[in-house]
Amino acid sequence: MGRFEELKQKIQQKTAKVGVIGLGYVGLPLAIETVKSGYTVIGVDLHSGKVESLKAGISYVQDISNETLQECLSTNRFHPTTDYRVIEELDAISICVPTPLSPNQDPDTSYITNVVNEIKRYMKNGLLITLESTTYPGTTEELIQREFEKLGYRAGVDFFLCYSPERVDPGNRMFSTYNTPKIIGGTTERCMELGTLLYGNLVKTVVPVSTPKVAEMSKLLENTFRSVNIAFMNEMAMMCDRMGINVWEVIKAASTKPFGFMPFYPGPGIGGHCIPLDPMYLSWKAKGFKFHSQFIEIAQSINDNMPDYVLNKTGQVLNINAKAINSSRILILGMAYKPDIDDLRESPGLEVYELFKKNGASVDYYDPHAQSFVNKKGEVVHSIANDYELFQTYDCMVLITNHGSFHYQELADLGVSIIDTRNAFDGITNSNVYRIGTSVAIRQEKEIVSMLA
Ligand code: SAJ
Repeated sequence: MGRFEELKQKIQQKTAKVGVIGLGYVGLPLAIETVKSGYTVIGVDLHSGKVESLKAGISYVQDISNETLQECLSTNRFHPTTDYRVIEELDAISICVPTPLSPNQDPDTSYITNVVNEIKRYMKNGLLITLESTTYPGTTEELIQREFEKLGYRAGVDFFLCYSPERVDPGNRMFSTYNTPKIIGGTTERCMELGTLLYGNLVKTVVPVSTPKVAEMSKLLENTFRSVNIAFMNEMAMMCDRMGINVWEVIKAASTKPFGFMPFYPGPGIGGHCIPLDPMYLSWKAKGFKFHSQFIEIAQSINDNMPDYVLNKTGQVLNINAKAINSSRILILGMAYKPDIDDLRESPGLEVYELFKKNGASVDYYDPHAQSFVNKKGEVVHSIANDYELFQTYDCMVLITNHGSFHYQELADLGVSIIDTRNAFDGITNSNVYRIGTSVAIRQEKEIVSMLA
């Protein structure tokens, strides 16, 4: 029996041993689904603290409860480890490691390369290898297929190779790893057959595509689509501000169109581990083909400019009370990159914080989820307490993250000037609340006119 038939039988009979490399917000949920579907799973992570926590039944991933983890451990089919030597006993591996950007905004695929080197070192039998990390089209072929073919392994014969982009949305209560359709592209027909066979046992819907490149590109399209549309809304916000039109009302009205429109919303910029990074992977690769994506570059520029716009808006609002950013006390409400999570990665609030500091303000923040961060000076900055009396001592408050736990009417009633970057105070008419994407100057004129009337 050839390796293909052997692997196919093991996957069908669920006797295959599956490895998941990288046990973060993508890898751990995937490992859990794989255990739940009946396979024995060996989870490999470099971070011994994570491995020890998992062994102790303590989950560090918000979408995986301790109970779910403990149920998987009790099956005796989930084995977290830091030891790559386990690869010797595996039949399949899913690679779920980070793909960050380097300091000069180029793709950093070192995590993938390190894993590939470990697999080359310990692989005994031909494995089914599936890369899940978000990356540029061509990665699976260039960083994995070619590396194994240099050792004499033939894709589709001696080993099997697929790409299947992760679509994990941390905190999303409606869509999980199991019920989010999973795109998968195989290097050869046989690779695809084994990949769809395995993933078809793990998730509800598998979406086969013709090649790994199509699968790689589809993920980048999904997230670049978001970045470009968010950037467009950010530009509309600055345009409406200049024209004295309320962008939030405009978007709300446009959203009544039952077809042909999809709302996105302005904000203080974009954060997270996907949207700010993924388009840069695509534009970097496209440049190698002498193709310069104008949309991606412009979107990145507009989104990156939003913290400056928030600084300018805050200056306008402080100016109403004859104050300047310099020497003002500013409180940032919400620092996480999106509501109701504690993730600070690439959060635009961090940039807004630094800009206020650079312009001479005294800045604090309150976030019920994100307890602290390290600022550019290397200082640990802690969230202040949720203390309304303390909030009232600030010259203004800037709402960066519209957490569900904030009491917006109570905050508005404190009487402190508020710059709302998310329309979180929607429907609240307190005159001390100002929104990005609307004009301060024109409103001020109206207030002066009404005062004089
Ligand atoms: N943002 C806006 N305006 C919007 C939407 C988002 O300013 O209209 C900002 C958010 O505040 C955040 C950033 O953009 O700072 C990214 O937000 P996001 O909603 O895209 O959330 P992410 O970064 O967690 O994106 C993930 C992605 N999931 C994967 O890559 C697997 C993305 O594809 C999902 O569409 C997104 O979650 C989601 O829908 O929640």
